[in-house]
Amino acid sequence: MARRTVAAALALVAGAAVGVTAPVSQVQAAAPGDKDVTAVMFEWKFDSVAKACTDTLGPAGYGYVQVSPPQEHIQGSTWWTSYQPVSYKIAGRLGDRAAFKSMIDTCHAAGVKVVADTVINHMAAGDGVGTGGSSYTKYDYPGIYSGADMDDCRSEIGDNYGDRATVQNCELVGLADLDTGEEYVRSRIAAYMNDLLSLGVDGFRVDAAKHMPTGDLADIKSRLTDPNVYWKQEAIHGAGEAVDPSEYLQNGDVQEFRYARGLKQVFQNESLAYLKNFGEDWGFMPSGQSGVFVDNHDTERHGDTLNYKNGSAYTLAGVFMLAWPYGSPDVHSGYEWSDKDAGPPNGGHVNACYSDGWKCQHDWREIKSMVAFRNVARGQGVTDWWDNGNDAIAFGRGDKAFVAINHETGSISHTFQTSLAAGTYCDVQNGTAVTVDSAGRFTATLGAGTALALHVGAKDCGDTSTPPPSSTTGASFNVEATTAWGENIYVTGNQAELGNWNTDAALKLDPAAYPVWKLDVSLPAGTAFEYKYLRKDAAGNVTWESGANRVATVPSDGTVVLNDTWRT
Ligand code: LAG
Ligand code: CA
Repeated sequence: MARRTVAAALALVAGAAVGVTAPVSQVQAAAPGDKDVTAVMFEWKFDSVAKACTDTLGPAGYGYVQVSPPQEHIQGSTWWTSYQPVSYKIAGRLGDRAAFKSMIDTCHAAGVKVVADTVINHMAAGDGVGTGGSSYTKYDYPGIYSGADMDDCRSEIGDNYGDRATVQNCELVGLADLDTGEEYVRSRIAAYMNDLLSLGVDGFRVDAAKHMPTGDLADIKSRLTDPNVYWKQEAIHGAGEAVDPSEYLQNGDVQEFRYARGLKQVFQNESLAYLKNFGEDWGFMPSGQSGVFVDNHDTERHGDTLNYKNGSAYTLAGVFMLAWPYGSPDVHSGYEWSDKDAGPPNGGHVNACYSDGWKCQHDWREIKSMVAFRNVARGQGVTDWWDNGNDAIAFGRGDKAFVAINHETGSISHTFQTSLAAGTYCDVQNGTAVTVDSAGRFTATLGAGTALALHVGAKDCGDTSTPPPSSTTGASFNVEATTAWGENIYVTGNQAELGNWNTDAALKLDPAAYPVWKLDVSLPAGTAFEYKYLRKDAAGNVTWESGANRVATVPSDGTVVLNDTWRT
């Protein structure tokens, strides 16, 4: 009897081991490589992403950068025009094919792989001319798709998530639904993705995956030049729905929305002590195939997760996500909004982090420092869990790293037990030294809403502190201009940084000191440039100021200050 029990147990173990042997398409799931953190640069122009790769993402240890959809889309000032494809030309708001390719090359040189958000479930609604000059009407996109390539259901999905056929074959918010069951549609989508791969793209975020049958996605993926490419599917979990996100695990990674919702619940309504078994024990999908995040561009707007307006809870949730060994994390990097539809500042051009509304979450010290923590702790399980039964927690990652998080309303003092070797470490959250004794302990006080993080890659704060900013050069534009309601003042000129005389790429000035409109732009030292101001009304009509082009030269150090008056 005892022998039979042992044999049965062994058989179970053997069965489990066999179960681990994943199909080829799963082997490389979970952000392949040693660095599994992705910075999601929501609606950043490709040239701005390239700069971020070099300046921040590569040095910080991000493995991936994700860009917003690159394909041609409908025109308009809202961000969500990006999600209405008109053609698969790389000709959207964020940059052309050359800028996209150049961004990929620059990011690769910085050690950062590139994920493209791909919108393949549907095409645009309405009619008009796209950002790349292609005409379209709903169901007809000349040269690519016509009505025969669409699903037969031409009504809205609406709230009908209980019916699989409706979810997958009808229209998501009224967008023309592609029939991904068809040979031609599959081959056309694969051709688009192969084009992106040919430019060097390393992975895909598959938009609206739940609205396409998993078998259709498997078929499309099998047609790629790299059928094992990193593949992260957006499938939003909804209780009781007909389509379950886990159906998509056969193709690659799946975003685990319950993780982000769970963080919001814990931080706002429960206590951090509950996080002790956060992950599969909560019913989430397997860690090795789950994409996780604190927020994304949809959830930050719709309230189902935390967002930047939640202050320290948001920051600490990001610290926890990066320290905790479950899933592959996305760090959302967006911009401030009050109007949920508002498009990106400056059409997506980022003059500098923390200016013009760019939030740059990827660059926050508390977040950025945890990317290196995560890379160093890779492969180590959770050790030395501690909590105060409420909103203060701490845990280690073997002998590699240790983090403490205080979401209490007051400070906490505690002697923490770690598995770290004795010595001095840098608390990378605060840039101060912490000494671990020979028993692996240290005592610290954490202020309300703060964290403390140690890892073996940062023993000396001198090694990890951000270098002093290199002296910046550029131009400070100031123009006195009175405007009518709905009008804004812009500048453009003969430099890429100024939009190369393209009124769509012109930079909007800030009216905080109205009637003086201001903007600081970085330009290389010594640049002699031409520029001119223009105004746009609420409908986007452009009026140039009169007269000849203005000229100025950037000094070898510092900025040229331009105090101008609008020429009527
Ligand atoms: C997604 N994932 O499945 C994206 O993450 C999400 O941002 C996209 O919606 C959606 N699927 C379609 O790709 C976004 C906006 C929608 C917007 C849509 C298309 O959240 O509000 O719809 O992009 O641009 C807009 C209007 C709708 C209208 C629709 C069609 O808001 O009222 O029905 O366009 O004209
Ligand atoms: Ca569909």
